Amino acid sequence: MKRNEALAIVEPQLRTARFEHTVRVTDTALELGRRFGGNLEKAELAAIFHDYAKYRNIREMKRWILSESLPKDLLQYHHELWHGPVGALLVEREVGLNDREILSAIRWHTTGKAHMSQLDKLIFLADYMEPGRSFPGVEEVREVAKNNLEKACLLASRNTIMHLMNKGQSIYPDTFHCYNHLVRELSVKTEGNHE
Ligand code: DGI
Ligand code: FE
Ligand code: FE
Repeated sequence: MKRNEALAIVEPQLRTARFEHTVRVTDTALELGRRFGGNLEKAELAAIFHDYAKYRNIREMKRWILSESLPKDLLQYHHELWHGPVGALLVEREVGLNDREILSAIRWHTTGKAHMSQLDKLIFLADYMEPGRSFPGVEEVREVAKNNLEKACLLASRNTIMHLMNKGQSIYPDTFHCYNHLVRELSVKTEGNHE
């Protein structure tokens, strides 16, 4: 599927600002993919479709979680977390895109997870640091993302967890698994760090 064809499918699913975010995530994912390696065609499609289900209503998303083989524990957490897994399902069903790697990157783009693939990481980070984002700490993440993909993902994950904790929100287990795994991945690479 070509970029313009994919964008034309996703545009009516989103509001204007969200569509513009999607285009920026796509360009950021391509930039990161060129810098760190990865399949650029897949990165482009995963980014274009990453927020496909963002505006599905909560009741519909709940029904998909209950009726399909999606983790039921999602229902105990904020509905903001549902559009990733439900999006991956609907992109497969409605758009007919069935590439496992692309669907994984869409599914995990909000929480991250342990053992993210290169494509998962590109989309997770691009969504966090696209130029329209202005979270506290995002500048540092953009700086680190000039030369270290894993470290930038770790900082993004840490910032999200700290932000949620400061707001007193619950945190989905995969969000922690993502953080923990990246800490280990990075400490293995840093000689002498046996944390
Ligand atoms: O869909 P976007 O707005 O582009 O970005 P996103 O899919 O990363 O969703 C961001 C929101 O999800 C943001 O407000 C942080 C929140 N989030 C990420 N991980 C968790 C979480 N919210 C809760 N409650 N728990 C999490 O583990
Ligand atoms: Fe999202
Ligand atoms: Fe997004």
